[in-house]
Amino acid sequence: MSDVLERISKAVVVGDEDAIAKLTRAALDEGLSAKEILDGGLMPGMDYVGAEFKAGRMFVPEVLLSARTMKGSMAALEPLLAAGESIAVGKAIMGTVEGDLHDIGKNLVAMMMEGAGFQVIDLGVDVAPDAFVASVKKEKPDIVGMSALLTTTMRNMGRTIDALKEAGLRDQVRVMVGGAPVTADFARQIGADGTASSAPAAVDLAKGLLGLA
Ligand code: B1M
Repeated sequence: MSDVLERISKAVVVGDEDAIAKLTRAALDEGLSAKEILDGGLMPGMDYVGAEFKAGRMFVPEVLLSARTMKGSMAALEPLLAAGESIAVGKAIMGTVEGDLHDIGKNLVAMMMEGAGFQVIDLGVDVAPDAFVASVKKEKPDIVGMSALLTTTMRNMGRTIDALKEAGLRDQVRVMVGGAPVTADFARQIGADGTASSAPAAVDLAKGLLGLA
């Protein structure tokens, strides 16, 4: 790994938001492409963070800081990518279901998926079934991700899947669900394609659903 890519990786791991913009600029000045910076610096950094989080050696605030650091670099890379390079491994829309305002876990999943190369459109919290449907029509994602933290709102995941079916869109997307009360049995019952209990596991699931794992 080139020195600057290694430093970018380390900046992501330690969440050095001050250093990341300068390092990204330096890498571009060295002639590295946006994709090389993403694949060789940012993603290895986020992969490491994901593995440490999975192993219980890193915690939510640190992971959020790493993800924000990565976003700091992406802000410089995205205009270049838009100009020609396409790097997304898949497109996902993600939201916390209707009636539910919990978004810490959903944000973590979205950020880690971005770290793994997915384009993620975050619909926010309290997202009604119709809003998921409208976004699927507009964005044509590969994956719809839903999060719920309340036993009273998790049924809205099923309502959203029903709305996708009614709109004739269910077969065009993979649906993944998650959040503390969600079990594999529940995911099966409502007709989701899978569930994951953590953000790194959600990344693995998303890759698996698209045949990338
Ligand atoms: Co709320 N809350 N809360 N709360 N809250 C819980 C969930 C609760 C268990 C607390 C308790 O009573 N012990 C309880 C739910 C009980 C139940 O339903 N059986 C509860 C309640 C009752 C409520 C209110 C009703 C309280 C009230 O007002 N009376 C209210 C509801 C508001 C609403 O949503 N309409 C409420 C409000 C809030 C706050 C606003 C104060 C705040 C949310 C702030 C925010 O999110 N911006 C809050 C919080 C922080 C919690 C706790 C303390 C923490 C949740 C959290 O962020 N966990 C929670 C108790 C607890 O869990 N200890 C609690 C950390 C997060 C990283 O984990 O979200 O599970 P998690 O995400 C994980 C995985 O689940 C998975 O990956 C993530 C990362 O590893 N995952 C996915 C998540 N989404 C995924 C999607 C995927 C795949 C994996 O695919 C798409």
